[in-house]
Amino acid sequence: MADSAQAPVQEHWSETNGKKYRRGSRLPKKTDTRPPVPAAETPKVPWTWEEDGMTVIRGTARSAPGCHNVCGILSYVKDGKLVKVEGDPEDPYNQGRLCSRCLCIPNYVYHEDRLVKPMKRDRADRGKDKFVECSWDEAYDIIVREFKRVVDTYGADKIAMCQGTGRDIHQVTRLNACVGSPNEGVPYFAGNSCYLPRIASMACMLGGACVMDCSQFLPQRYDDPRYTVPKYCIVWGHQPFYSNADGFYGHWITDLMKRGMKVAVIDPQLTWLAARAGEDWLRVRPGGDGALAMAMLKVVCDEKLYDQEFCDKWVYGLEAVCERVAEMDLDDLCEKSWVAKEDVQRVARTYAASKPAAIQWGVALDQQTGGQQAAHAITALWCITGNLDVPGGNVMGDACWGIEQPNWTGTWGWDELMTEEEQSKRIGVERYPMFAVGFKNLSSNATIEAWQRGEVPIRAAYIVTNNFLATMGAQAEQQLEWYKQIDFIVVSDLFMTPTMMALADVVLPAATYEERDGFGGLNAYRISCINKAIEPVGDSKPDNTIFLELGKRLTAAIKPENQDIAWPWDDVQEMWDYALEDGGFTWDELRESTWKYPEFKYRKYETGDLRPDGQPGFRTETGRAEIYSMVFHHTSWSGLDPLPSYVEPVESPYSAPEDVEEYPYIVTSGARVPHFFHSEQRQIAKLRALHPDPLVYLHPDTAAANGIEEGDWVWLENKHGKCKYKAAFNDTYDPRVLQAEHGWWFPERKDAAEENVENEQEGLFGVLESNINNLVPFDAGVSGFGSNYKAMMCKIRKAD
Ligand SMILES: Nc1nc2c(c(=O)[nH]1)N[C@H]1C(S)=C(S)[C@@H](COP(=O)(O)OP(=O)(O)OC[C@H]3O[C@@H](n4cnc5c(=O)[nH]c(N)nc54)[C@H](O)[C@@H]3O)O[C@H]1N2
Ligand SMILES: Nc1nc2c(c(=O)[nH]1)N[C@H]1C(S)=C(S)[C@@H](COP(=O)(O)OP(=O)(O)OC[C@H]3O[C@@H](n4cnc5c(=O)[nH]c(N)nc54)[C@H](O)[C@@H]3O)O[C@H]1N2
Ligand SMILES: [Mo]
Repeated sequence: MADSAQAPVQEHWSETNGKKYRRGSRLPKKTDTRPPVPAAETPKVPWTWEEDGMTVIRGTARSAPGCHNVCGILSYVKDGKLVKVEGDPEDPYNQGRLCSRCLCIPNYVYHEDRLVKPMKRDRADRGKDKFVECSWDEAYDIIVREFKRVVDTYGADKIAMCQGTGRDIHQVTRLNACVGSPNEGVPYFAGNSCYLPRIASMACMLGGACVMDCSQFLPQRYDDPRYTVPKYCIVWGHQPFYSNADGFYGHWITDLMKRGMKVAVIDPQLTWLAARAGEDWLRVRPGGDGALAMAMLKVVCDEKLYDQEFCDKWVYGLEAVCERVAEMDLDDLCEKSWVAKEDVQRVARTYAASKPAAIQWGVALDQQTGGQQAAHAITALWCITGNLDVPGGNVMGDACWGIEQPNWTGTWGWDELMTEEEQSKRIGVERYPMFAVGFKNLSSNATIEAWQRGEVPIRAAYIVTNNFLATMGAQAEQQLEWYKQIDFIVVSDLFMTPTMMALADVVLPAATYEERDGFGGLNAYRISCINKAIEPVGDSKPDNTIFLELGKRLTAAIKPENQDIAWPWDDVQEMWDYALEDGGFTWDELRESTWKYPEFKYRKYETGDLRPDGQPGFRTETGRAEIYSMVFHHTSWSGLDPLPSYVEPVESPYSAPEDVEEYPYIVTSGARVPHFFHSEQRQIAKLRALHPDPLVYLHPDTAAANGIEEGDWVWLENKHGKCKYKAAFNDTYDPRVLQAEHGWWFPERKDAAEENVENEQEGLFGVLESNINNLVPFDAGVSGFGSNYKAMMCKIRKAD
């Protein structure tokens, strides 16, 4: 990681057959030359048996429907039909527990609205319900023809692969690479503000990412003698029970509370967990987390509560950080965070005094302008208190197999399929240097800035597992106008979504996890088997199959010189065998045991497991955990600060006090609800019945001041736009704070197409109506990361 600051993408190239390749990276050799780590002993369990006249299939869940997890499940099948799904009690991951979305999976699989045939539509008919069924062959032919046209006319880098959150479609980067495009990501998602800001900050500081240690790396879990229960845990901008985000299973927190762990919660609302935190619930201002993080860091530094011995050995920059926070005013920081000084001091002191202690954070941090800087400060907290990579602290996971290339590092196929020149055309690497460190997504904000300049940065898009008009698209209406300019768009989904209705030229019907084989393993705790229980419904196909079939055709048409190495597999199983090779097992062997845990080590900086050269220390320039980041030091020309700092949201009562009179409230958005995954499940009757309408939560006093009663429809409005919600009271919020749900559209509005409505806003299943993203400014922070989905100024009024 250290040298990435100077030459992130260009190093280690060699030439073969007139083409440049990254050294040591051609098939079949893998880039990581460390020997495979032996798997820890894993329980041997059968993967299928008969029970009550049904066949039971053991596997793990992922998407579709959306999810970040790999929960163990038992699927019950009769006469080829999925009857029910239950949590697998033997799985160390979820230990029998399962959420409402998985329990409803048969309703999802067999839903009458499932897409079952590929479809095509004339570009002139975008937005209109004029799709025509076609064969898979025809759909593939159109995609190949149009992609080739774009490559020939504008260049391969104008093709973008756009994949939604947390899926296990491992070949997305490969499909891109085989046509020569480095542009993969979510170009409409302001500031790439899901996990990447935190991941990138940690990568720059530590050479890898950390997660709270709940023993998830150990198959024996809490009984493993190496494990220690944290004494204290700070849950920060995160709702673990509802979200189970990024592979972190929320109930692990309750498991640990039952074993004695105390919690603090930093959240504007009183969540279930916050209620258990007692006085350690810090009701932060949405967007005030940076100020709060710096305040806590200041308490720990000023009062010398850090672990001096650990810092002397392993941390780089303690003195500089202490100097930085010494300059800051604690009263001012606390005032801006809206948390009382004595509460900040108490939580900071308790955290520093508890050994071990952990911090488990969430997407609320990414979705504010200063999210990246806040992540820097919070990472510094666990470094200087010696809670780094110790049992019960924040541990580093990525020294494990690395078989499932996580999204943020996903480069499967890059090095062998793309030249140096092709790779250098990734959108935003020059503008935002953090994008050159460790992972390979395009920069969303660099893309948005290009649109704003009147350019057309993308000419063909493959949108898979993503409904951006309802979810990621800040100012969705403006983005819709931009995306209409794109020559050709494929959308693959299970249902007709607003995004598909608005933009798709070709529709590919995808399959759920019950209908396909695969593997998953977010955060590298383990690798687990997705085990097909039933055949795909109708003519739908698993995305992985689509990618393999389409990849072969695209390579043949666009880059025939890559034909032997791009997709050399006859079927998906063969492809998985190759992908799993580093682990030393085949996909069949994985299915035999359902899950495999890599050998996990704590304190890997002592054992040399973090560095490719096998030396002790971290994979950073100084070899230490850099709370003074050398990567930021070398790229400070871009505005990056080597030291932790605090940045206000672009539009807040402190950065735009002149707007407070007009827009007196701060609205945060998108706090997860358990029964919906973003824009999904709105058509699943059982789940929708739990939550029929889009809600905005507000304090009853705020409602009264604006003449609003509970259940009234209201407009939220700011400079950027407005949206309509139903008012729900919650007196645990600060009266200046509102919380609006995200992801809303109305699949039941069958007049979805443009031609059936007078006003375009009513079309597209009402996606632009109750859409809080209408209010989200585009701005990211100086890093290109961070955004404003969690901190916007607004006003509220009753709708007629
Ligand atoms: N059921 C379900 N699960 C999901 C998802 C889903 O849509 N549905 N989405 C998945 C995805 S992609 C993600 S990224 C994760 C995210 O999951 P989490 O990281 O848990 O994030 P959120 O649910 O958005 O918000 C968590 C908490 O942050 C609080 N909050 C809001 N604004 C602020 C703020 O400014 N500061 C602080 N400190 N707190 C704030 C909210 O009140 C909420 O309690 O969940 C994943 N899991
Ligand atoms: N205001 C606000 N907006 C937010 C957020 C917020 O907190 N506030 N959170 C943001 C975050 S963190 C994220 S990650 C994004 C998420 O944004 P998206 O990734 O767009 O979220 P989903 O609604 O889950 O969209 C997934 C689509 O993929 C389809 N799908 C699901 N599984 C599969 C599959 O296996 N194959 C195929 N082909 N299709 C599938 C679903 O039917 C759905 O239409 O939303 C963001 N939007
Ligand atoms: Mo996310």
